[in-house]
Amino acid sequence: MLRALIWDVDGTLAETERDGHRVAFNEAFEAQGLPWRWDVATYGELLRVAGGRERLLHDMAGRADAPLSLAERNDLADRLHRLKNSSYARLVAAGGIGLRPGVQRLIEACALAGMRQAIATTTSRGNVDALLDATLGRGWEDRFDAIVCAEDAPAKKPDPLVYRIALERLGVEACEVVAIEDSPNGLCAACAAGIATVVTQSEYFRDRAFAGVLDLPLAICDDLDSLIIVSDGVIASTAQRIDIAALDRMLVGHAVSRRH
Ligand code: XBP
Ligand code: MG
Repeated sequence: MLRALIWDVDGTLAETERDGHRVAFNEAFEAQGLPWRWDVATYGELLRVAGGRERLLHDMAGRADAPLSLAERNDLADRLHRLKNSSYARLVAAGGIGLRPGVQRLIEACALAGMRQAIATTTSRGNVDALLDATLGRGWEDRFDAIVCAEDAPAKKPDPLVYRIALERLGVEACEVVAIEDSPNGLCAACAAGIATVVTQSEYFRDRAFAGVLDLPLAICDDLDSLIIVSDGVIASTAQRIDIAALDRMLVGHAVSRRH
């Protein structure tokens, strides 16, 4: 039986990457007097690396004009990441990025039903605060029983650490939970923690083939309001949006099919 929902942030709650983090990284490069810019396609490639600071270091490793020593690179990555996060917070506070379809509906429905909810993200806490202050409004934390961010889980997705911490803080078992994710790294992390997952495909990961793991339910849809949901490789529903009942059926149906 479903007891809790765990939300990813970037790409899942909102399309934050292309017009949010990417633009903010470019503003940080400019502020540091660097000629580096990440265009839309390049940033899509870089998203394979989870974590903004890690992404900067990965990019520097392939640049001839990056600092040579590891210490200097780390310093520069820290500076750029801080600047990027300030720009990002300004951007979302100005109302630049809204929640994806169905996100607010499902968060409010879970809160109303007394369902436990958590956030499990690779991004920094300040970025979550900025996004949810601007979209759900002040007091949004009241809807969540655990908020697990980069600061809490230094090993980034696909490592399952962030999900394991969320389960522990929620006080539930993995088999009682559904995660909502958008990226292959996020799906891997949830699966490695033993959690059933709904993938709501985001703009950067729309063309990826999402593969779950044996014995864990996986549903894939365009967004939470989508009427076509593919579950375990077959079209499971063409008439219903993702709601608490659908998530519960996902867990219960799977438990029943395992018994046969
Ligand atoms: C997405 C990420 C993050 C963001 C940038 O996290 O990988 O790195 O792109 O945020 P998730 P930071 O999908 O788990 O929410 O710069 O704070 O890392
Ligand atoms: Mg994501």
